[in-house]
Amino acid sequence: MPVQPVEKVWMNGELVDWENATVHVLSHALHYGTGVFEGIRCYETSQGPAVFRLREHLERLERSGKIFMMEIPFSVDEMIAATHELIKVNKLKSCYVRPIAFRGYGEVGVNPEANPVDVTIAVWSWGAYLGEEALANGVRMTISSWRRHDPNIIPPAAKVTGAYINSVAAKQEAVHKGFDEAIMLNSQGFVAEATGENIFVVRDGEIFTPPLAAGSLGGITRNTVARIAADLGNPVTEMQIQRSDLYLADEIFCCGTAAEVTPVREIDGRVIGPPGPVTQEIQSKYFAIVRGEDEKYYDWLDFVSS
Ligand code: PPE
Repeated sequence: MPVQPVEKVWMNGELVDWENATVHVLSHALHYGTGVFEGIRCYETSQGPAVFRLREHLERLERSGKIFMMEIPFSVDEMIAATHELIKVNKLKSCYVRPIAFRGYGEVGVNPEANPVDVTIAVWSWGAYLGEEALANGVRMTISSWRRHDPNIIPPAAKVTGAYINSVAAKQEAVHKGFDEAIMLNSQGFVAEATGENIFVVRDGEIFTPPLAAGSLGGITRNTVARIAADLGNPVTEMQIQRSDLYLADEIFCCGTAAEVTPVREIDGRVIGPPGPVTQEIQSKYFAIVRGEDEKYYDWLDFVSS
């Protein structure tokens, strides 16, 4: 999805012009994947722009860094303030927010410890990740021939740039085969997640999702969906999911900050069907919450005051 340039990017505590938000070609992260990042959305509400679960995302950023001994030189509160400032200065009503902390320019070689940790935050307007049509009618997915990396290869709890080459391989394979997105199995053959989304399966009205131990990222949207489902009286059960569970599901949906709540209508030629009632109910609640239309969940909204 194309990025629409805005005026300013936050880099290591300063606001710089969009075109000057560049890094050196010898930045460690470019060569070795030593960056941790987040994807966050800010939605337009009747009380102005509100960032959804901003603190939780930035806390996960810190945790991702911790796994790789990368101490982020800005506190969560400083990064919250920077995000607010950036949204205001770029005059955005809604946007995607991409903070990244990465090993920058210094030495070359696998050990990153002599390299600085640079932190940047960029914002831009971003529409539906898998398309508007996908939100309404669902996507077609395939099961990837690429397995998800397991916890002893790259910990799934870390949202680390280097790990995404695994997602890239699966996404490219899916798109070349004519699908919208790929579901990845772990090395035991259980469902882990999609290339940038967590997966939920509905069968006989019950909602299931793989446990984090299956190799999925602890998605913040996954957690939001679990809370919505519980509040609707239909709590999510964590369960190891096999590929046949996907083929036999009544409904499947995926979720993530970028993808929001997107129905899945087909998997490898097996028709799952148009978005079902459970998916639709969760999706519409999700959109109401992020747009500030449900006061019960105001705690999750981080209003950007003008
Ligand atoms: N799994 C993966 C692999 C993943 O990348 C994401 C987010 C999720 C699950 C859902 O996590 P959460 O956003 O906390 O609910 N993927 C982000 C990046 C997508 C991209 O293309 O870049 C996102 O959704 O912003």
